[in-house]
Amino acid sequence: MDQNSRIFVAGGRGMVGSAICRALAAKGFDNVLAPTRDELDLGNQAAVAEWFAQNRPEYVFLAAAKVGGIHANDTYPAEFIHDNLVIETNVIHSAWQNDTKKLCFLGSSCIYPKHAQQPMNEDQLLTGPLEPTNELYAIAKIAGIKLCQAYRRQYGFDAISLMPTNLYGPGDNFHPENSHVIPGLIRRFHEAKQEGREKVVIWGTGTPKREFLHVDDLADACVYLTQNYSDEQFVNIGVGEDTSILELAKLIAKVVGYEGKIETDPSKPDGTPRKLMDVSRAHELGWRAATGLEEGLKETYEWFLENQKAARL
Ligand code: GFB
Repeated sequence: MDQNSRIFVAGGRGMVGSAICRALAAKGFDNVLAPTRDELDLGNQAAVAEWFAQNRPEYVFLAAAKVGGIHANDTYPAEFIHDNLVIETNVIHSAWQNDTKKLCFLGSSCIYPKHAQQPMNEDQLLTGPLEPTNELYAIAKIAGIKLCQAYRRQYGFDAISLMPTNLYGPGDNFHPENSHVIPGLIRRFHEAKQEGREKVVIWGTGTPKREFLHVDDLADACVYLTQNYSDEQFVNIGVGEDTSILELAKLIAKVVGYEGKIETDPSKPDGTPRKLMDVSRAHELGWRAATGLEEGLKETYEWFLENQKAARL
């Protein structure tokens, strides 16, 4: 990939895609295409085929996906499997057909079995049943990995797959129900502080553990591995450390400056008990996350405050 390469960031207006665009701009890549959804509907096979034939991107970052937190995954399973399968098949197939030199596909840590051995290394894919709350999203993402592997094996198409752990950062979706835990709690604690509420209720038991990666670290991994890695084996991208949801809630309360009580609501789903990535393969390849959780949360809260009206609330 050189500075003038024609690069397509699919999902370039979303949290992950816009972070990839920022990372590419910072490294001097200035021929980046990031059409909006109105300009290119990735769910429309004919439109995607035509767009690729016209623009012929040399490199593709496939960061477009239907995403959401535990509640959204559990409530809209048909959309999570359908939309993701359609986007993946349209983009990967068109990229191969139009001689894209390399494609970087992004999956998710939820591809691993619910009771995977911790930390989860890449060999644990398809070794047990998935977590039911995000099974359909996980199956779509596993299909994306398999598409990349199949096109590489049959056609020699240079498609790599990266599996990020739970992400957060600027550009996230702060919807009260459909978001992931970090933006959901930033918003809830912020509103509780503003309204002087005595307690904040978090979903589930507070005991599940999650690993959180700043989206700019993921973007850095995408650019680095697209330049330095070529293999059908997908790679975990994470920080290699996790925290309980209750500890996370306390940290968010501190960052937001909320001093009231925190209560749990065990009637809400916990999801997977733990999903800690084994990131040794990424480290061996020369990539490592740089942002600490508290530092990343502070930055995300500042972004939320600055973009409250424009953010997808
Ligand atoms: O971030 P989250 O929705 O994703 O939830 P998952 C993580 C944990 O935080 C769960 C708890 O145990 C939730 O019960 N939690 C507590 C909350 N309070 C809240 C809240 O206000 N909002 C949310 N959202 N959670 C997702 C998958 O699973 O992980 C996706 O559904 C994707 O498919 C993503 O893979 C990375 O980690 O449980």
